[in-house]
Amino acid sequence: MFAIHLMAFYFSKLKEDQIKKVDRFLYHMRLSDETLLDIMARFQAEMQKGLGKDTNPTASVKMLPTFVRAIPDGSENGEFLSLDLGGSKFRVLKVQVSEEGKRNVQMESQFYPTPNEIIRGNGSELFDYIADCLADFMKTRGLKHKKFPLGLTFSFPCRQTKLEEGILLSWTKKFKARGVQDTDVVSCLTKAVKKHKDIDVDILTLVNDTVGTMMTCAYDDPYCEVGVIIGTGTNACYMEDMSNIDLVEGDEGRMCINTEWGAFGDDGTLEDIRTEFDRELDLGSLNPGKQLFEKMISGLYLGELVRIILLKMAKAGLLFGGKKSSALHTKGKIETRHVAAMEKYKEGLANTREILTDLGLEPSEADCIAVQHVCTIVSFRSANLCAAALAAILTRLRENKKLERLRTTVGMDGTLYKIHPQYPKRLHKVVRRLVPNCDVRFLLSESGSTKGAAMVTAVASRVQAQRKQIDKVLALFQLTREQLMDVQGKMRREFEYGLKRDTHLMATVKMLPTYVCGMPDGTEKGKFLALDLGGTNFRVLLVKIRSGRRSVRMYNKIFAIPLEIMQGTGEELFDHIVQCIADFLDYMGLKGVQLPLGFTFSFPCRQTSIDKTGSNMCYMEEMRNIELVEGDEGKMCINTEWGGFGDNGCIDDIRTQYDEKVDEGSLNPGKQRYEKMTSGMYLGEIVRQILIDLTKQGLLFRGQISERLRTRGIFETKFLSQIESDRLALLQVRSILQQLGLDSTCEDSIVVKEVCGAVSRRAAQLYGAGLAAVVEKKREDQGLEYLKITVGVDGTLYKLHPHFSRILQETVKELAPRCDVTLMLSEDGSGKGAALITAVAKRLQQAQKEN
Ligand code: 0WK
Ligand code: BGC
Repeated sequence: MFAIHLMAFYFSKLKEDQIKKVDRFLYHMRLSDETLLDIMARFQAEMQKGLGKDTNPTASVKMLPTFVRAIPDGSENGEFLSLDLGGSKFRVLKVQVSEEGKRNVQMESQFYPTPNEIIRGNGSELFDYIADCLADFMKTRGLKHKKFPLGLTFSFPCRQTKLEEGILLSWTKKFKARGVQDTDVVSCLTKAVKKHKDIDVDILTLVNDTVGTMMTCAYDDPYCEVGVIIGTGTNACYMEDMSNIDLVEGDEGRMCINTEWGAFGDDGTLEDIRTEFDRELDLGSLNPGKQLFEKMISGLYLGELVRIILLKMAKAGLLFGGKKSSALHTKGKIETRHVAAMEKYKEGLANTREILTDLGLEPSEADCIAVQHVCTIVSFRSANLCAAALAAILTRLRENKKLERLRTTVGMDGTLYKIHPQYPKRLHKVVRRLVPNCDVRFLLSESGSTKGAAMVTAVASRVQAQRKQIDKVLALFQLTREQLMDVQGKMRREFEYGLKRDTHLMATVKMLPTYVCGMPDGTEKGKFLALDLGGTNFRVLLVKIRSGRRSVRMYNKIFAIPLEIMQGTGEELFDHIVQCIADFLDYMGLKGVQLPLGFTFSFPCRQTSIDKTGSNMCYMEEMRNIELVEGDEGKMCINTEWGGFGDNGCIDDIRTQYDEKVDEGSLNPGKQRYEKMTSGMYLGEIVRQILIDLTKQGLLFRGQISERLRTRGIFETKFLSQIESDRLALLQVRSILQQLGLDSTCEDSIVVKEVCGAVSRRAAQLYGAGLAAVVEKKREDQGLEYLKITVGVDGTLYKLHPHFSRILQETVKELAPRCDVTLMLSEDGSGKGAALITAVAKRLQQAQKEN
């Protein structure tokens, strides 16, 4: 028993000495938490640099946009082919995603060798080889002559402008095929595949293996938003906010960024961390000066680092009694699988002896202990460096989400991470120590990145298919110049019909004479009562007009009109109005005072004299053109009531099924068709109808129609103005949708914004076509080459919508280029107008009495 204790003491002492010896020799490779936090901060700075448009060109960490915007949502399905090139093995796979809605993925695959003469030969031969392997795979599985969407996992840094393209920035790891750098590898592959007349594949996506890994894991865990490879090479990707990605248009939603962290330090930022061993390894590598971070971490280099260290220690007489072997001098003789074997808990030491012996060395027990510790320090540093960079990414995710605590999942893959006995534990431990405010789940990707690549392809083809369907719906609202000119022409024709006695009754645009024949000339004066009914609110106003100085002072009170009054009897409505007037006069201390009153009554009225009004567009018409009223002198204001335009079906060619739905559900089906395509009361309802239809098609809100969305009028037009505001980030769009009981994704919100834009744009364009018709008429009526005219505008939609007035102005300019139209917003609403008209009428009556 004493002998055993003596042996144990002797061994632990020996071990201690060897460990100390190695710790001294490799002092610079042991990184304290303070150093790791510093590296983490440096990496955060590099990420920011990579994301910046101006700084990206000089950034070493390229932060490449991948155009992967969505993680799988379970609705993906179909059959896909997938190629996985760049890791330690080249694989061709067929992936079947989700049969009958069941969330499962069937995969069958075949590995193909990647001989050096291929991966370091001529680029086109490399792609010919890949295409040959693909053809072989399809032949052996009877897949020829069947069209397949294909996803390419290409594990090298590629700059992408879309999913189905990737410009190779540089080869890494063992690859160095000529003539491929700075070319689009998807075109290279497409060209090679085309040589095989009997295979038909559509390369829909190119993804980096980190992206494939993240997507593979996200299919099982929706919290997964980071993908890390620690294999032959090393790299990471994560979901970044579009608003932080300068290199890609748009601020909405998120996109996956392939960091290419392997190149961290290529600009010298890690020179204080790198050791002489790292520099020697780099000089002997395929790409000196490149991928310096990767060369301190990944599987292709870890074994070589250990070899270089052992050789230096042997040369320094610290190992093997100073003896060296030719194998120890030979690059690549020690591989990462050897390092992993030497670090195994139980059989590690025995493995170490066996491996060193295979290298032609005669290691002592002490040597084996020392070599094992060398492996530990090298692989520990690798895990630490990965942890520091990963912690930087996790911190960025937490800050992007403005969270105190982040819960997330990191998808992992790569041989080093999978085969090294201690690696995962060490990495997880250090990550959690560096970012204590993150709950991180590490999820190993069981089926490699290709399942993920198939997911991206499935998402791409789903998004592509959905996009096509959504574009089909949005296209219904995109009016061509020809269509707008046609509306303008038809509106003009309806104007003429309405003005002419013979055709007036059949005209849909009633062109109602208003008996307003004069415009204010500044001599008007006095106190006037004005009522403004029919817009959003009912207002009673006292308007004081002082002559000569064109000054008008107004006092007004807004009264709500309860729905039951709005839709009750006429008598109840007018009793309510009179009550409001009485309240107002009482409030103004004018009870019993006799005052002239002007009434803005925003509904279609046939008038025989000036004291009954309504309009949505009026203009001063030449009396000679108004056959319904005696006299040819002067002008009279015509209330077009163009809201009824199209009630005869003349614009049914541009009315959509959604317009019909809105009309069917309205208080006056078949009536006011133009108004129902253009005005604030209906735009929100059109949007609601479209959203319901898109949701029924499974294109929105995962096909779930909320009770609230089924409620007529729930999607108010004010939401359009809010949602379309450029200042509103997507998150705010989502909160509006939340209020409507709609649980939306980023993509959903982008589509909702597009739908709102399409509906409001069409409305503004249709208004523009109508306005162009009337200003062109006035120009021609006045026989003018050019007409300069001001149009008074009012209304909540025009005032509040962020783009309506601009699109309206642009449309009028395009359709009536010889009219210089100024749109002037009426600051005081039409109440003031009613008082001014009353003042003008009183002035003209006075003038008539005096004549
Ligand atoms: C398996 C993935 C593949 C990736 C590889 C990385 O399917 O896309 O490139 O992991 O690990 P390696 O094979 O380089 O160790
Ligand atoms: C490549 C990355 C790849 C990583 C892991 C690196 O050398 O640059 O694109 O993701 O290896 O395979």
